[in-house]
Amino acid sequence: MAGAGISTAAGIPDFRSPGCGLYSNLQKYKLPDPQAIFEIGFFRQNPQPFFTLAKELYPGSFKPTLCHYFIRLLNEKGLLLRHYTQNIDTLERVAGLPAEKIVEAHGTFHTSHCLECKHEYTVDWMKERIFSDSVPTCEKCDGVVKPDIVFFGEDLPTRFFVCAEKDFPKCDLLIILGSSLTVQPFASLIDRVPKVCPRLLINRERAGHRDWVMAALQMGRGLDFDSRDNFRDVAWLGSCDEGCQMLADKLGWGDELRKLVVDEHVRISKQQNETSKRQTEYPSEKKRAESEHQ
Ligand code: CNA
Repeated sequence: MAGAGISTAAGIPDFRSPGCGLYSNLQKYKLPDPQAIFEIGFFRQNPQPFFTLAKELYPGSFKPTLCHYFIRLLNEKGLLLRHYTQNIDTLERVAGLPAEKIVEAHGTFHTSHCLECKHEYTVDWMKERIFSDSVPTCEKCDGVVKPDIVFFGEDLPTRFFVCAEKDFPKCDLLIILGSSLTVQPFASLIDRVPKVCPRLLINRERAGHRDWVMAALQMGRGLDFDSRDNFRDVAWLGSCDEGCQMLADKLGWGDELRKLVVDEHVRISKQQNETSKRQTEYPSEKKRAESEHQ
């Protein structure tokens, strides 16, 4: 299970880290409260702040972190049952994790839909609108088009519920990376693994822990790091990249992981350079590629 903390090292701020998290830096949008920028009711009335922010944080301008490549290695070693992410930055896909191994619990920028007639638009179509500083409107009905990320007040994708039901009972090690475990129903997934399944939290701060009264009464849900009866919950506090590198070292894949990160970052940089060069030299090629996508 992963949250925004796996992508902060790529330069994408999380929500809740004091000072540098998004919620601390939204004053310029003059919102009724910081969370409003991701609330569907507010978005329907005033979509501009979301699109301004989307431009700043647009996926595609960032490279996956070491932690993303660690998850890819888990899969390549045949150890990954599924990767559940709250992130909408698509960095798991960019890192090369196959789509069937990912559950994007809070949706993705990969596709977009008109809020009124539900017409679908591609990622390139949306990118063009976001970067031209316009609120994307539907070519069929003029409704506002929204990326398929889940706002507060919207349902999670069906795939989340279907996969969680069959995956979590089968889990024999749950790794939780870079999440404050505050957003439901995602946060409650930690309670759906078997009662003896070890749960490892790699995060800058403790998260998801049961309050001590409940723990003393052996009641309630959540992670239980401190009680004498704890035999399975571990909090490793520090950066996700450092924690994953340490795990990879212990598994004997440390050098493989380091090399994978270097090679992939070189490949992505080259690809980004080539794309921007082509689009400067042949702007019509960009237009043609987009119209083929429609
Ligand atoms: P959050 O509530 O902002 O919590 C992030 C957690 O990660 C905090 O506990 C931080 O201490 C911790 N953290 C931050 N950086 C690191 C690091 N480098 N190493 C280790 N720990 C770190 O974010 P959650 O994901 O828990 O909350 C769920 C929200 C955030 C979802 O709805 C997401 O869509 C949303 N979000 C996603 C992105 C993204 O796609 N990258 C960015 C910002 C917010």
